[in-house]
Amino acid sequence: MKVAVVGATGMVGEVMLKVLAERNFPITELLLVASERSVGKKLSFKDKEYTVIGLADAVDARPDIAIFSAGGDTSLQWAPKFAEVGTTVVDNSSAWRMDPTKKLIVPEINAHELTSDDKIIANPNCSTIQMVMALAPLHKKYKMKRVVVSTYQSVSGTGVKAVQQLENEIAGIQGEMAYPYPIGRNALPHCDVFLENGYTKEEMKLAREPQKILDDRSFSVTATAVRIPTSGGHSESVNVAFENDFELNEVRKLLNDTPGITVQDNPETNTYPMPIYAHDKDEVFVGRIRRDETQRNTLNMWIVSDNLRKGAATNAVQIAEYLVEKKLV
Ligand code: A2P
Ligand code: 11C
Repeated sequence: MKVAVVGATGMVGEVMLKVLAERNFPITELLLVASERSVGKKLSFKDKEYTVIGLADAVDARPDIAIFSAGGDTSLQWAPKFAEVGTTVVDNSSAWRMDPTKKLIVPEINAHELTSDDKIIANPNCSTIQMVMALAPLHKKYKMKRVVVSTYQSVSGTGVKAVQQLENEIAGIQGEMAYPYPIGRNALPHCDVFLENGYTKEEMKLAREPQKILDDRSFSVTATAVRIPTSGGHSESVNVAFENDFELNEVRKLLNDTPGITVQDNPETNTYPMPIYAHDKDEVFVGRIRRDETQRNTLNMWIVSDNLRKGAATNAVQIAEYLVEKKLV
């Protein structure tokens, strides 16, 4: 496969290259693409050095697959140009996710929807992916009615400037601010921009994307997204009301038997998922599984995953793997 990584110099791009190498993705030619600022810069992949190229040159090279993580504007402008020359784009931005003509894919859940006609495929938001991974098998069995989620999101979700802000604050250095307030020793109930309805864009991604991925509008999700001073992964407190009743042990087994999920749940040994240990791992970790005692058929759980891996790079590479395996590219 001739593969282009668009946004190769960025935070997700770096993890993308790591994941492609680790999983031995079948690459015959690799194009590392970034903005004009980075053209000519050298990056390494599997001990070989590559020179960063610009988007126009990458389109001219007609790659089989282009994995994008270069922001929504770049995707809106350039993904169609790649699609026109026959490239299949897997896009990690929010640009195409809710476009009814594009599919929103978490491979474990809905990769089977993909066909060779899908030339721009959307990767969901990181906090959506980890939540929907845990909800999908439970929804199938017990039918969800309503989900209430509060997130505790890592600064790595905002990007390199935010990671730097936190490091500067810890080191006591005055530097550039990615957030309107300090993030160290703080919690900001503010991820992405505010919308007219008073929710943030991140909260509305959590509300809308699961319905599209599960192809079901019969349940609803309400969210509060909070940025906290962690960098290993996102955490989520999820309360889910089902139509049907469940046994807690069956819930644990269902989750543990789902590929990509690891249950870490034992109060006696203080076993529960934490971002510091989820960091650099591909799984979605679920713990604190317990019955909501205030309401019928309702479950509480705590879901943690590395937002740059399963939340972004790994999910995108898994989509690309599926396309290759099913000969859709
Ligand atoms: P560059 O490093 O040249 O700015 P992050 O999310 O970590 O900020 O990374 C964003 C990625 O997207 C980087 O690789 C960045 O390249 C790339 N990028 C940003 N804007 C553009 C653009 N207009 N065209 C191509 N790549 C872009
Ligand atoms: C965050 N979820 O942690 C964001 C980052 O729509 O792909 C990814 C934004 C997106 O702030």
